[in-house]
Amino acid sequence: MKLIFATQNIGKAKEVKAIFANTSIEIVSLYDLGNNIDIEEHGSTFSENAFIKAKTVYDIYREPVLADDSGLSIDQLDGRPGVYSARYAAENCTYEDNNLKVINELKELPEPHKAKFISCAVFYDGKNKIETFGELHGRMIMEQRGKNGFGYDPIFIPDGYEKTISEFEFEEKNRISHRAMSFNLLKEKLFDL
Ligand code: ITT
Repeated sequence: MKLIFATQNIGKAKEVKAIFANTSIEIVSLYDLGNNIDIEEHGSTFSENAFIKAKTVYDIYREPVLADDSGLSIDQLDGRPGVYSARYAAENCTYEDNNLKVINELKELPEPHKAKFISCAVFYDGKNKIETFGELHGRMIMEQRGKNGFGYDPIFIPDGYEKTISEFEFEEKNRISHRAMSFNLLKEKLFDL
């Protein structure tokens, strides 16, 4: 079975393709399809936004779709950046702009700066909708470390580790991440359909 992954984020696509590798499911991203549609995420929750992405892309292709809406929730910032994680510093900002904004907001506050990544994964085929969640708990640090991953990975240390996710190998992140959790759960449910 082919599933279209409704994302423009190459990092997410690589992670989810690895989760479905060696299964009968082939993941095709919007990038693979040459589609650079900009979907307006006007929902107020990860769940709403994930379904907006899935439904928008389903309506174009009429084929089964996967979507992910994810982000970072920082305790001392009352859950921000949350659903605004991709565009926290400004519309069309870089990952580094967002990281520097978070560092700036947290640097005067006492440690530890507890936070969690959240992923909502959705499958939609026009009839069935399946939704799963994953979380990764940890803390923010006040400098960017490492080269791997994307987004807030250089300033996030998962609980039980002393290195940022950007210092993890790809396979290591894909064993413990919020997205690994949500999509592994989704994968199990898909095979029950
Ligand atoms: P699509 O909507 O096209 O899937 P996006 O990057 O805009 O791509 P989201 O709207 O779900 O995705 O925003 C997620 C943002 O949250 C992402 O841009 C990062 O800033 C952050 N984020 C999510 N997962 C992350 C991860 O595994 N590591 C680091 N940052 C992450």
